[in-house]
Amino acid sequence: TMGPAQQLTNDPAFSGSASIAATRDGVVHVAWVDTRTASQQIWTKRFVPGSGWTPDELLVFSTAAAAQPSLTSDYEGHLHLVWRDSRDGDNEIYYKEYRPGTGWDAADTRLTVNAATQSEPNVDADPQSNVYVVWTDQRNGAANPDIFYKERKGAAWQAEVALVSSASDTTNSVQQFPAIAHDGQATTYVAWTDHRLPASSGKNREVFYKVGTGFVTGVETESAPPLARLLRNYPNPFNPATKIVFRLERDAQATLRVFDVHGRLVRTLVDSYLAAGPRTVEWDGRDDRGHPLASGTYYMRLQGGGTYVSRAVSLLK
Ligand SMILES: [Ca+2]
Ligand SMILES: [Ca+2]
Ligand SMILES: [Ca+2]
Repeated sequence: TMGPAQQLTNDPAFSGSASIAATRDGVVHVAWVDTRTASQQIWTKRFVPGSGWTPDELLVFSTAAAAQPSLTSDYEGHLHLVWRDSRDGDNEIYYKEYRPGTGWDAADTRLTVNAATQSEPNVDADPQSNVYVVWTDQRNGAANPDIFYKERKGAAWQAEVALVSSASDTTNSVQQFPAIAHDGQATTYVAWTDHRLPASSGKNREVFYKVGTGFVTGVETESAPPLARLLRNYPNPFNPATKIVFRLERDAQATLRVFDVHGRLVRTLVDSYLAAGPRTVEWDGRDDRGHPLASGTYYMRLQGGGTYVSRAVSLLK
């Protein structure tokens, strides 16, 4: 069920074209277009559990106009925003990132450099904070827009790729409004509006779809060294409890779980966004339901940022 409608903005100018994304910690981000400072700019606010909505904040200041925001979140709690921006004289696609604890990038990243119009961007990201962007591109003619794609592999933006252009759209018709999704297994999915079929056939605008493989996944970002360099416990063997010590090299969404020798998850000790640094967690030798576990070997596994470390631990009764 859905709750009642809540008003998020309240100024006399246009406020709209919102995009929304949420992270695993319950934080909700909204980005929208607002003309309260005259030209179209992108504003943002976020809902933080326990403290409510933050004030409206100017997120993108373009010297011309910024519009068509598309926002997504990833497993690490990062936000990825793309939009259409005319600050460079014609429309281009721009990008910026939000990192928990750091906030939004101070600088905007220009993704396209082309004299024609690039517009209608849509963004997706995978658990390693790789980023996938599609947009409508008029470089082959204003009456013949196509769908283009670009990815950020780790920290590096790759060359753009034409997903639909004259090679596959031999009628040189209109493709627009692309949307992209990614399954975390190097496969991307793109859907868009396509005018290639003749109206005379009773079909004009139809939805087309494309599956791409070989796109990035599993690439660690430059800011992502191995998450944990240390995982040990004492005493070991133990009864009835043991202290597990580890150290995170950076802020990250992390899980610390205990598995039995058959690989069954028996206890989740940590599943949250943690600050970098050392940490000690006590395990009382019980499962998630509070039942004492039998003597034997168990495996603790610390996971986050696309990496993990494991160590065996012995419960002796
Ligand atoms: Ca308004
Ligand atoms: Ca352009
Ligand atoms: Ca086209």
